[in-house]
Amino acid sequence: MGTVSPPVDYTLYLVTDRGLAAGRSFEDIVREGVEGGVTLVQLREKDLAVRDFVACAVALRNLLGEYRVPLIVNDRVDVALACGAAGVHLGQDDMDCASARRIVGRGRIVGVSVSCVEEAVKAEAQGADYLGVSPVFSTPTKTDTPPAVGLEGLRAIRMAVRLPLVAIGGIKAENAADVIRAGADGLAVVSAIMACPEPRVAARTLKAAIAEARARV
Ligand code: TZP
Ligand code: MG
Repeated sequence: MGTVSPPVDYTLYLVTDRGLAAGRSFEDIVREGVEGGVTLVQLREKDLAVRDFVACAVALRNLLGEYRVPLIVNDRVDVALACGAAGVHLGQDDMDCASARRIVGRGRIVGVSVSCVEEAVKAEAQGADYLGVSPVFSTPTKTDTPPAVGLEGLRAIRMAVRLPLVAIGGIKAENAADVIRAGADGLAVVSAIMACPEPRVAARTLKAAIAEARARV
């Protein structure tokens, strides 16, 4: 009998950026985030040569394995497979979702960044497992983005597709509830955890805001 993967919990999705670690250990930040309630981690390190990206992914997969938290690799299907990650996250300029699915099969997660209804519908048709709605708010962490979709844009995508939606871009504890109420299944953050001096507290606070918003929906 094959193994049945547990359903993926998209609630609080940490996207890494070593550049925000400010002299601290990047692994420690991720560990503290997970201990504070992060449910999924994406390794997103654009400046690493592929050899170092693989090494970093293997180290992170081992760390996250202790907590049974899945690792998603940004951009690179080959790196995701090489390090035994749970999945890959693709932008609109990366490998298309259908091709990635042919490579990774059904046993791994394929996530796709979308900024409009048309991209969302297409990614769903191509077999994505979840969509990253990006960016919901403009953010200094990533400026080469399409215009922010805002809560209205997120609502429109929510109405158009059934896939889990993870909102990203400018998300903090203060706006977390609004984003959940607009239809996000989970929130993805970079700076709210990576740049916070207390990543465990940051994760706990975000998790509490999400739980409260869900209870009121
Ligand atoms: N994709 C769209 S916005 C973004 C990414 C990777 C960065 C989000 O960073 P932050 O610090 O959570 O606003
Ligand atoms: Mg990409």
